[in-house]
Amino acid sequence: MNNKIDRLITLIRETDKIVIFTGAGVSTESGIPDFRSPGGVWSRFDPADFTIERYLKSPEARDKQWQFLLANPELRLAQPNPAHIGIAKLEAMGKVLGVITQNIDGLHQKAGSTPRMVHELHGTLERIICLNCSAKFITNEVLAQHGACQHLPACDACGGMLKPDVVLFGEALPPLPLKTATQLSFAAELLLVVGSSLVVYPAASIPFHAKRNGAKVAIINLGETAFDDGADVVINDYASKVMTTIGESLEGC
Ligand code: CNA
Repeated sequence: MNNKIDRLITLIRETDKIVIFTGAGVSTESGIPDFRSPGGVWSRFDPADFTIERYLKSPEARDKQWQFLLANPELRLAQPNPAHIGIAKLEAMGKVLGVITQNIDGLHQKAGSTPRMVHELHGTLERIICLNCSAKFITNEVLAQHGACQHLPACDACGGMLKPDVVLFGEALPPLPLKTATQLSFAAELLLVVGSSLVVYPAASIPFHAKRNGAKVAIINLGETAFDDGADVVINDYASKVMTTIGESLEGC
């Protein structure tokens, strides 16, 4: 394992064009379960309740999502762990072109990554939007105001339908983050994947783009990923532990 971490540290030292690609696994050590591991989100909730079609058609489905927000404060109150902090430190060292994330928890920004450097492919739970007038609200403020109610409130500005600013099943990914993520994957000299099984498309195509354009690909993930065979380095260990070792090694130079 140490040989693999040493190899990754060498790759990091060799370039200032690192693109980081993160998934739910970077946040499990902050107390937010991932989707597919045992005890993950899909062992407790039905994915069918999280489709855009159901959301638009069914007041019950909307209320379920509202109650999901109320019942899972760990999603909003979680704090960054050493993996997020290590990623922010790599940016502070001038090594990072951007952070592409599938996560909706806002923890990269809380850890110190510059907000404009973080590209959220699946939106963010930090915001609630109005589907009618496009007004944006801070989730915690909406919850503070309406959290006693079991029903999804209406937009304060126009009375329209509110929705957490996250991509539901059946919804297109937001075009700008997707375009930027694709551009970054072509610009990277090193793509560092942290905590993703790499099975969700189109986000999972990012390692393919990067590799095809000559980048090295390194993966830090507890379990197998769909790109292990194509990667230059695969480290099957805890993201916080590996990122801490990397940070200490780089700070020591
Ligand atoms: P996933 O498919 O659940 O994969 C997560 C991967 O992380 C798994 O392969 C685990 O082995 C690995 N893992 C878990 N804990 C650690 C750890 N401490 N260190 C290293 N690796 C670990 O999740 P993906 O992100 O690949 O799938 C994409 C989905 C998950 C996107 O739609 C996300 O929006 C969604 N998601 C996000 C969050 C969040 O925002 N924190 C939480 C749950 C799901």
